Amino acid sequence: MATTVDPIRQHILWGTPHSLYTGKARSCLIKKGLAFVERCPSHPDYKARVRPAVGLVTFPVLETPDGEFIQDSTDIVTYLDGLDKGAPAKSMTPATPVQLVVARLIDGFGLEGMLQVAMHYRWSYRDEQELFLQTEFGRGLYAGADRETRRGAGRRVMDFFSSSLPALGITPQTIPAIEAAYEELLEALDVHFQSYPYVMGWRVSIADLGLIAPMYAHLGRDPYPTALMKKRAPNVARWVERMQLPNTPDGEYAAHVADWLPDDAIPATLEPVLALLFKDWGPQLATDAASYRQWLDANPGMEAGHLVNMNDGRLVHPTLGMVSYTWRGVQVQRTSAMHGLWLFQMAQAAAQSMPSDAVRRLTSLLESTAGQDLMALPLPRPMERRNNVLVLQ
Ligand SMILES: N[C@@H](CCC(=O)N[C@@H](CS)C(=O)NCC(=O)O)C(=O)O
Repeated sequence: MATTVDPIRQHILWGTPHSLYTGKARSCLIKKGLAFVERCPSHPDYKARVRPAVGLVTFPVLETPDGEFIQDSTDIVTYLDGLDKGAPAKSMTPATPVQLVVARLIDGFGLEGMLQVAMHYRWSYRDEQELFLQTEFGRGLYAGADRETRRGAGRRVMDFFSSSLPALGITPQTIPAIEAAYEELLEALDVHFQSYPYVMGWRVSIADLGLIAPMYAHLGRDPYPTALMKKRAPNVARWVERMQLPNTPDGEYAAHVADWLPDDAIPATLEPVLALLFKDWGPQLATDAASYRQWLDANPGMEAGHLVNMNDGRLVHPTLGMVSYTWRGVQVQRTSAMHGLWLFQMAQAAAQSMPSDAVRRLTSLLESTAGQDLMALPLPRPMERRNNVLVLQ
């Protein structure tokens, strides 16, 4: 196949159906009603144009009509929101202070705090979904017509991903806690989606986009966890479908104005979800923040732009090494996850720059969801993304 530049100037989403982070970018494009084509990395242009431009083998990558390449699902959403600057009704990012903090927290929790549960249900139940996974991993790698070749291509990379479970703290000791936490989350979300079509109420936001990342590709599409979601939490399964639809067929809900709640309010049904977020993501973030602080202390004088990573490698998921903490009564050992800390930092920055009436409302929300300690977590030095990787500010 010859290398081609798309003749139609529209967005190209480079990614795969089974990729967690691609799900965030895809739902954003769909919900914004933008025309786009989706291409798998098996396309020759990926190697010829996308990989060199990004400097990493990863996806999603959004190729813009202007020929720009954006990696990182969060940066993609920021870019797409920027296109709607003159049309705030289309923005995915709430402008009011408390809603912004809550949406950013849930965005980060979905993307990084739920990576462990997503990977657990994909790989710990591999035997029950082997053929599906072979085909899906193969779909991203082989574009031809031979079914066996596609499955073989998938098989060749699957062991690499399944072997990452211990690094994510997924072990026989932690699995019961991972499953219990997920079932509680499903229950809380199922109650919420009984009343509202989206996380923040009647309108889609970055909170939905972060959550859909694990809840589409892994938990709402792989056979084993999908069956669990449908049996336990059908309203959540319906929300997963809704996030793949451009229009909002919300006929099952009472008449409503398609917006976030007035007066910067948070749906009461979201409070139990937030309480689980603080309980289940908090210990990991606190430990990652400590590891970040130690690294900064051990390497004084690092300049702005220095890679946030153990060594000089440019990584999609940079880490500062192994960390250990207690969570739900079990000891978790895993690699620290700096990307999650960057996402949390954005939520915290929003919380630290709000007017005093909003501070009062946020404080009361944090009191009822046990989130005060986490929101007060000291973060020593801001990080930012430059040239598709995480660096010191
Ligand atoms: N922070 C990135 C993460 C991208 C990412 O990890 N993508 C996965 C595919 S879903 C990947 O590249 N995995 C390969 C790897 O980590 O080496 C984002 O939000 O886009």
